[in-house]
Amino acid sequence: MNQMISVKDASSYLGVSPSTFKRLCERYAIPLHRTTGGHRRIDRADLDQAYQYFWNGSRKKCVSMDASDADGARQIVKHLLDRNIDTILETIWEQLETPSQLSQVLENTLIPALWNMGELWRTQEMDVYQEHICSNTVCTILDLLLCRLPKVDSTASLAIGGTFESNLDSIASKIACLVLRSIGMRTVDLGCNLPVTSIAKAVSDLQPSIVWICHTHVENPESIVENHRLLRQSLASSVRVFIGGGGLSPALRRSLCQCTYFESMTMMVEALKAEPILAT
Ligand code: B12
Repeated sequence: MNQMISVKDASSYLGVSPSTFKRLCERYAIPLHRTTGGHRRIDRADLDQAYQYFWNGSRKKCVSMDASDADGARQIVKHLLDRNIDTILETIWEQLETPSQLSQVLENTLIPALWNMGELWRTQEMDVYQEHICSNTVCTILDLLLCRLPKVDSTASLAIGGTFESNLDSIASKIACLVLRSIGMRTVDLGCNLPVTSIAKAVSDLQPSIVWICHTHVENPESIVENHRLLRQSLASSVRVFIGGGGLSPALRRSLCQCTYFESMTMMVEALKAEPILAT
């Protein structure tokens, strides 16, 4: 039998008030059922779907940003559009006391700007070509930051990663690469749109201890499950698979085995700092 969830629990799961929840269900045609006593209930599968609709990527993050952060994000988007690379680069660099704080600084600067871009694109306030200019500028900034980081020890643990086939987002993987490098790991970004067989070949050639996979865009959840199964099958049990990305619904996350999901890059960094994997 399907698991039915009350409006109170469902809205707190999504992080909105019950009245907003009902409004959003109406807007997105998410079915609410009534118990014999007249109380509204949502099917667990529909709740996962609702999570995807409402909060995937930018929406939740934009809504939950406070006004000054939202202003900051808009300002950065403007700089991205104008290709003011140096201004953004220096803004980020100035906030860094040590390289290992990079994930937090990105989460206060470039990442909210990406959410803001996503929202502007969704509401058609930003044209596709403008989104492409911004994305390319983001990629340039991430590449320049990588060059600025101190060299890592040649004996440090290696992490490699990218995105599966049909995910064309190169940004998330560049961020993962940069952030892991900032805490002293050797890193290789394999880029986006990779056949799983190619990731397996890279693992066999390069022998990393960590493989990261980013799921910003999810077109077909079944293929994600299958690709993760194939990837895991090809890896030694000692190799760890780290995943994240706004495209992963809770249901999809639950169906991916033997990998560790992180809500943010900083959470991955904190987890790694707390254990000795950083040494070979
Ligand atoms: C840039 C961008 C693109 C660019 C990418 C360019 C490039 N050079 O890479 C391009 C043009 C390819 C693109 C295309 C599309 N896009 Co787009 N895109 C974006 C945008 C603005 C930024 C994406 C991004 O890189 N975000 C940054 C990542 C890093 O954010 P994130 O996934 O939330 O990840 C965070 C955490 O989850 C975590 N994390 C992520 N991965 C990992 C991995 C590990 C290991 C760890 C520890 C943590 C972690 O860290 C991140 C930072 O906090 C987003 C808006 C947004 N919300 O971000 C839309 C967005 C993702 N796109 C969207 C859409 C709809 C599309 C298209 C389908 C549009 C279309 N109709 O063609 C296509 C799909 C293409 C494809 N098949 O991949 C939607 C997705 C909605 C949904 N429900 O899935 C979004 C959310 C915009 C929106 N508001 O609607 N896109």
